[in-house]
Amino acid sequence: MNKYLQRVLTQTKQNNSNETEYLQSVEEVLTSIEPVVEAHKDIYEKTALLERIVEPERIITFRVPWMDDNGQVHVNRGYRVQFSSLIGPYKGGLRFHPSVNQSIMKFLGFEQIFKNALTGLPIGGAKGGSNFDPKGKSDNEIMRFCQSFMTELYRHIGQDVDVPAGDIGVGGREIGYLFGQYKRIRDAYEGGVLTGKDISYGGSLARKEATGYGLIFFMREMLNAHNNSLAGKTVTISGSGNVAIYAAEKAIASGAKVVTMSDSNGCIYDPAGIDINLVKQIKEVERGRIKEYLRVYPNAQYIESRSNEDSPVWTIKTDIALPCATQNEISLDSAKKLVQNGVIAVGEGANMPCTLEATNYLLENRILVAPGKAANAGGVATSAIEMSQNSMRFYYTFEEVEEKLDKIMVNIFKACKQAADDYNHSGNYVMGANIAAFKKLADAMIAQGIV
Ligand code: NDP
Ligand code: 2IT
Repeated sequence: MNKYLQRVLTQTKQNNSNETEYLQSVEEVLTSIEPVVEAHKDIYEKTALLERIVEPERIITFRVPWMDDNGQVHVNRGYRVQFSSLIGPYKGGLRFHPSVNQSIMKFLGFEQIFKNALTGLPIGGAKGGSNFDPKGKSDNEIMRFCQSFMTELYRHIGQDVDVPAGDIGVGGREIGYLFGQYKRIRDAYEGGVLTGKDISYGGSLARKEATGYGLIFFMREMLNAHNNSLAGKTVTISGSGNVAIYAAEKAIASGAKVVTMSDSNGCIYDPAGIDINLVKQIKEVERGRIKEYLRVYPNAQYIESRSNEDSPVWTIKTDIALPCATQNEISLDSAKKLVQNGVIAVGEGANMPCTLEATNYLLENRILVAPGKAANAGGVATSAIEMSQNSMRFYYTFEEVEEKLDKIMVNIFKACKQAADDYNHSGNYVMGANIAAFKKLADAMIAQGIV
């Protein structure tokens, strides 16, 4: 490996030795951009370009006290990692999940810089959230938590400074409570400070659908480039949240058959094809568990997940696998099962759902891999379209936003393909995405001097 790259990787490992997810995302990017670094090693090394790109501009952590419905007070930890403002205001989601820690926030923020660069839109990279567990909480508890979280976060964000949005555990309801509190504290309507807002107070049509739809648009382009298509394909999906639901909806509309969806307790397998409207009812309206699918389709199978074991989703035979739940949900073992069962493509709806070993195994076996940075960028791209509508004080129709999203995903695929072809790794879109994004960021870093 290039000596400079090797040194930065070793130093990053030493300086962040307990941050496994963060190191995983850095290792994936750094190892795949080697030919670009090799070609520019003198200027990059002299300006410490790689050292700067792996160091967040700012990490904010704060106390979030809140009272439950019984009057008991709890304390959680809030985070905002403002990773890079190189090409636009810090931009990225908020995750509320008990597993949240600094390593997870940093890996998500690091991925976001590259993802946002690929969209071609002016957005920097950030991530935030809390180790708060929204499961089993009442609406009032969620509201009090969001208000307390924003009472600290507000001083660090703004429509030209940092624009949070949703992620795991943060959807339209949470964005509404966060926005209300922000507006109250600032005493001004600053529509573009958060994205994923409801349509009633400044949200964009098609933002809710955008990540899942975008994933399928990217998959369509990738399959098309290899003389294949979604029509008639069997698709397995993990997760049953925002990304999974709209990926399933668009996959079905594209003529594929979706046979699995899951949550952290287990997976449903319906060989006849999943009824996505029922999943929406269970998840979006009732906020229930995926198992409840069986109350309407008793012949579907429910396979429980055991904690610390791979998801049962990846044991089921499929043409296309779409991990849409969380990081590292496809291990090397699961990747081997997918390959054994004849998978042709894996599309990452989630951020970093494949371990490094799993990704490498899939690529070695000539499976098409649509990397999350590129394939799930439709969500944040549509967030940027929401911001631009807020600035214009004018709204597009659903069809207009969907068309813009589709074009963005086509362009992202083209950029990934071009970079992979240029560096003699045709078909390796993981490398293509990392190189295309990195080149843009490196040019901007050099142009802006040492900051
Ligand atoms: P949601 O909270 O809407 O849904 C998450 C889904 O994944 C739920 O079904 C959840 O099950 C499951 N899940 C979460 N954590 C785990 C876990 N540790 N083990 C097993 N299942 C799990 O989140 P989103 O759909 O928004 O996010 C899903 C993924 O997509 C994340 O990786 C996120 O970072 C990524 N992403 C999201 C974007 C967006 O616009 N929302 C944009 C780009 C990427 P349960 O209910 O049991 O927890
Ligand atoms: O991971 C992601 O890209 C998101 N959760 C969406 C971020 C955003 O700002 O819309």
